Formats: sequence, structure tokens, C-alpha cells
Amino acid sequence: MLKNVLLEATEAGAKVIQYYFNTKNLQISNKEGAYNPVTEADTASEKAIFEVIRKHFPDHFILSEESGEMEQASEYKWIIDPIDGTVNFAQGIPVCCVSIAVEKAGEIIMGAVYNPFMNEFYFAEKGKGATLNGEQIHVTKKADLNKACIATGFPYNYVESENDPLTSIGKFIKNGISVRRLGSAALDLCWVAAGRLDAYYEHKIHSWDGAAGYIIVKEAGGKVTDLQGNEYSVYQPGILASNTILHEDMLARIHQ
Ligand code: LIP
Repeated sequence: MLKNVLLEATEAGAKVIQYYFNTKNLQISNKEGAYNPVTEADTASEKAIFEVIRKHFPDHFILSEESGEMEQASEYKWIIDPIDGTVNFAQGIPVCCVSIAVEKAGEIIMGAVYNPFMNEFYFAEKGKGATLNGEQIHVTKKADLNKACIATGFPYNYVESENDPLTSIGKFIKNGISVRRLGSAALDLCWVAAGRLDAYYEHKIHSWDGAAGYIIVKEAGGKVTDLQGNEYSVYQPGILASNTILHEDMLARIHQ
């Protein structure tokens, strides 16, 4: 039942963003930072997702990017990004998705990420592996960081610091390592899980950006920690996901 509702809610959100995609005069407002949009599609997708969840589980806790926390005294929490990759969406770049995770008693047990524009539906359940459109997926076996293809992202409100995003990315590009910036943490994580990327890191993402992709990477045989190598928590900002083999090399390079 939980899985079916998660799939139904994810599909409901995806149907909405497909409807709004490439809409002329999309209503857009800006949150904090230079260009951190929320569109009418974000709020409509969130509404459609809520309707499905509330129909089946009216007493579950919901944490969503646009509406925040709707606290309930339940051990189940739905962590929702109605459009991850909102800038891409607003620009008409079809690299964006709906991302929903289910947490039970503080542990992420299920995650779904759907990019309807590439017809790619990622899903994982704790202990049962990860799939792309129903087919099992697995991280790469690459062991040479110099031959890796990695992804990263940058926060809307940049903060200069000793090992900030600009400093970190320089340690890869100055050594000729391939770096991509997709603009969606959820898809960055799913592409690590699917073996398209060998690793992904970012200094500051939100719980709703990373929660579903986190379990999808883990169930695909990958490793996910914070940027100090500690076990990842969706409630702290830094993330490093890898094929496991490259994890220590990634940490060493970021902190070089
Ligand atoms: C985005 C993340 C991305 C990050 C962007 C933004 P949004 O989430 O998925 O990884 O680099 O700055 O936070 O705002 O599109 O839901």
C-alpha cells in the first residue's frame, strides 16, 4: 500500500509538471538568492501530490519544499520536492523531476524520482534494490578517479568559505576530471545509482532534494555520506554519493 501510494503520488506530480512545461508566461516568484524560483507548477505539483497522500494516509507527517512541515504524530514522514531542478524547469530544460521519499521512525525506507521528460522513473525500497523503469540498476565499478565522471551543484545563496564550492570544483577540473552540473540533486543521485555518473557531491542541499536519491543510490550499491565522510542525514546540508569504490578518493580530493 505504501509503495503504491508513493508511486501514485509521484506520477500525479509528474503529470502536473508535464502540463505546465514550456507554458508561456509561467507565473514565477523568487525565493532567497539570486535566481531561486518557485513557479505555479511547483505549487500545483505539490497540491496534486498532497491529495494522493492525504486520501490514503491523512495522519502522516509531510515535509515539502514549498509548504514546509505539516507535523503529525506519526512515525511516517513524506519528504517531497514537487519539482527538483526548478531553474531547469523554468528555463524549459527537461532535466528536472518529482522527488518523494518516505521516512519511517527516522529512517528513509523508500524513494521515488520521476523525470517524465526522459520517461525515467527511479524507485528504491530498503533492502530490495533500486530500479529504473522496473529494471535493476547498479553503480559503476570504476576505481580510477582520473577516469571518473562526477557531478556537483551550487547553492542559490553562495557562502565563501575555506573549502567552498568554487575551491572544491577546482581540485577536479584542474586535473582534467570530467564534471557535470545537472541542476537537480535528485537526478544527480539517480544517475550515480544508474551508473551514468561515478560520484556526486554538493555543499548545501535540502532534505527534499536528497532524500529519495539517497536511498536509490544506497540500494544500487553506492555509498552516501556527508562531506566529512560521516553517515548521511537528509537534515544536514553536505552530501557525497559515489559508487563506493571511489568514495575515499573523492573525500581526499575535496579536502586536498
Ligand atoms: C536544486 C538542487 C540542485 C542545487 C540547486 C537547487 P531545486 O533544487 O536539486 O542540486 O544545485 O541549487 O537547490 O531548488 O531545484 O528544488
